[in-house]
Amino acid sequence: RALAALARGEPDWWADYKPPEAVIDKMHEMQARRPDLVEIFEIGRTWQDRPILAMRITAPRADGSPCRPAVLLNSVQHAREWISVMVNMWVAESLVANYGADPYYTDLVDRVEWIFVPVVNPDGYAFTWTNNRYWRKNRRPAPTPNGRIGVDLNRNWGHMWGFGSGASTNPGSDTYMGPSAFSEPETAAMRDFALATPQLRAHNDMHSYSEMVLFPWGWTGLASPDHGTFSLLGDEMADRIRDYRGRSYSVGPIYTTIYPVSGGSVDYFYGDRGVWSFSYELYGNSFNPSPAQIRPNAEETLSATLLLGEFVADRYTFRADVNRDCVHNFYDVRDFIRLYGEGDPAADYDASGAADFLDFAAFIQDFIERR
Ligand code: 0X9
Ligand code: ZN
Repeated sequence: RALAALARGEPDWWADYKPPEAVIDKMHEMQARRPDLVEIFEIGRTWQDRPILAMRITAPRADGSPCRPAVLLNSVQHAREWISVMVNMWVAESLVANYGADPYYTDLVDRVEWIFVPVVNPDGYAFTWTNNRYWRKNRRPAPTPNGRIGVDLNRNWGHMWGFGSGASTNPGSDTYMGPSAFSEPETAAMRDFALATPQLRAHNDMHSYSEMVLFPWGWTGLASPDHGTFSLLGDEMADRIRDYRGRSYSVGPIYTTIYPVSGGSVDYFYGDRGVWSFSYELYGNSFNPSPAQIRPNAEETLSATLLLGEFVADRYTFRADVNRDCVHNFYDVRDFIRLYGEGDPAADYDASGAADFLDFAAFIQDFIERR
């Protein structure tokens, strides 16, 4: 259904892989097409001073209206996994192209704040286009010890960083964890964005290749406290992928489904930020699948990815966030009691037309459930 452009006879952007400039151009094209829905912003800069760009897709929100739960979709932490960029951009395009035309997509854009970081590793991604198609890490310059270049960004996040066998201390390794957690500007930018986005509730970090839907933990084989919910969601994602054209994805925690990974993004988003964090290993037989595999990958994963939006839209509201800072905390209670004491109509919590005891009871109940 993201094919409106094709129907209009425009060239198919997903027919082949796209170099860094073309990805940025496409983001700007989306923003120009729907400036009411799309906003591009910079979350940080790389070692080589390239911007790390994010794109927010959500319907206009009236001043004072509740915060929306946010979903973060990022791709190409690993520079050579080009197909992840294309798959991620397809999700963005599907939201932009179908907004206002299809009630399912319209609802998702009205109720959820979607954040895309299509290229988390711009230096590495550029390097794969100019120098080495199979480069994986970022481009942290020498001198690292032994003059080796690059850190594996998916070993540099701060949850149980460097633990056990899930990452390498050797700067020459493709899984080098870096000198400290968040030593790299790319992971630090993503962390800072997460910290500045308290409404963030779900995340997917797209990789290739292995046909997997993965969730926490990567650092240990023990089940996470939310293993049951992760399994239900992960199974539903795999079912949706299978329903499209029969492709079978395996589902499970990173550690037991692929291998031990410490300092990975999924463990950070879940373990430190309390976010429902998933990761794909997309379909393909190599890090360089033929361009003919872009569209199948993008199409078959779309509705699985959108499940995260359906889930957070239903589960998280910010109704009891009285001061609209996207967190439920003590200040909301204080502000509500003040409004209530003043007889302010804003304290008519059950919208009955009168600010009375039932409003106070409903607010407290809601607040306790939402915090
Ligand atoms: O080693 C990794 O970081 C991932 N495999 S990859 O081939 N994409 O490099 C495995 C880590 C867990 N998988 C994901 N987070 N997708
Ligand atoms: Zn990867």
